Amino acid sequence: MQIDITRYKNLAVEAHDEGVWVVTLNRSTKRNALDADTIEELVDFFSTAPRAGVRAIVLAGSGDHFCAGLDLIEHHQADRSPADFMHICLRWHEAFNKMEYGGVPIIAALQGAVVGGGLELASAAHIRVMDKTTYFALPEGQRGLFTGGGATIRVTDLVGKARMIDMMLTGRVYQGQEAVDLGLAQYIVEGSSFEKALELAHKAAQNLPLSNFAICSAVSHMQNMSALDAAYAEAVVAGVVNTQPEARARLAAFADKSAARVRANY
Ligand code: 1HE
Repeated sequence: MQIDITRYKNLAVEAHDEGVWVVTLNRSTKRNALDADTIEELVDFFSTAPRAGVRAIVLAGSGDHFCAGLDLIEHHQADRSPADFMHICLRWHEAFNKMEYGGVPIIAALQGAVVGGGLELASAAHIRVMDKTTYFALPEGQRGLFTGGGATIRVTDLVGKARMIDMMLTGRVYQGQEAVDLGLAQYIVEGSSFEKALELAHKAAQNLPLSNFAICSAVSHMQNMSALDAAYAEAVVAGVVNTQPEARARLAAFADKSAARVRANY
């Protein structure tokens, strides 16, 4: 299966080396707001990537802001019915579930606003890297809206129910080290979040694809299971992954002491 980059209009899709791809929201004049076409392009890319040999993905936003969330102008002008908007939300879920459960590591490179649906998008990535300009908010309450792209699940997972409700009720904004401490991002950098995300993507791309597949799908699936079923599923996944022939050389290198050891960073 091949990725046809010419089919994307609102995304810029680019192959780098070592199987790393960069996907950039490409509507900076609209602060990368998510209109229906952009969501369809995300569904398409993230459905194709796992079967196209993609080993890791950097998800970025063009311009000063990662993503301003739902395209409020399109939503306003479309004057959607409840059923219309339910179907829109289901397409958001299709895209974001393909990301979270697709088995390919996705590293989000964040800057500026990561708000509303932009935070829902970022929280479907496996790793989030923020820079000093990045801020997180859920302005839905102020706009007369509610989250529809998975925030009730994923943002709650990241920061907990009470903080998520506070963000929605009061428009509270999180930024800086506090955002990392709460779990909204795993990294904060002085310079470019894109460069750090690219570095992490290349690091993840060195892992065997089957290991990454398990890490970037099984963990999420198991969260949805009872502890008993999750333990069973973990054993089954480990049965497959931990006996893969491709891992033998890595295990042999550990045994003959040629493989790098795990060391503390001091
Ligand atoms: C937009 C959008 C948008 C900007 N939909 N067009 N999200 C929000 O409530 C966030 C709304 N946006 C903002 O608060 C600000 O635009 C930003 C903080 C992101 C950026 O501020 P700034 O001063 O750089 O830009 P701006 O002047 O406000 O906007 C520049 C342009 O982007 C302008 O268009 P123009 O044609 O007049 O130049 C804006 O209209 C456009 N723009 N944000 C559409 N969101 C599945 S349910 C999810 C529910 C939600 O996501 S609710 C949260 C929505």
